[in-house]
Amino acid sequence: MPPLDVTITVRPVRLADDDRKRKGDGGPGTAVITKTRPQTKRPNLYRVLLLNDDYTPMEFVVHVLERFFNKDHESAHRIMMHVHQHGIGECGIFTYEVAETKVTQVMDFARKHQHPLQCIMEKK
Ligand code: TYC
Repeated sequence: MPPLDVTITVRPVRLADDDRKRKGDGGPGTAVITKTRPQTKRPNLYRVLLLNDDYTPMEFVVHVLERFFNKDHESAHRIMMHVHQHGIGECGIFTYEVAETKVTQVMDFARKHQHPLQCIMEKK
């Protein structure tokens, strides 16, 4: 967003010699105040999702949710069952770099244990 230029008229006051000589202002009795808006830009957010498959053990998925998404055991079990029953489910919402890191961590961990678990991210 561009800076907001506001021109206000001020009551003329007696100017010092230096002020009188200064060029480029709005002439006598004027001043320009540049007001910048507060920076309220929100970061792009990404949903990290787990996909269901027929082979990854339920307890492994629960462990992934506890380990990489800081879920308590009950929440992790609920999310795992949601994915098991619906085919896909949300693990969390993060900025791009954090989401990318989570996906890599889960995919590396699943591969290391030879499970076909898939983890993806999508822009919100
Ligand atoms: N469907 C798997 C099973 O029956 C469990 C599972 C749940 C796998 C969630 C992946 O993201 C997943 N063992």
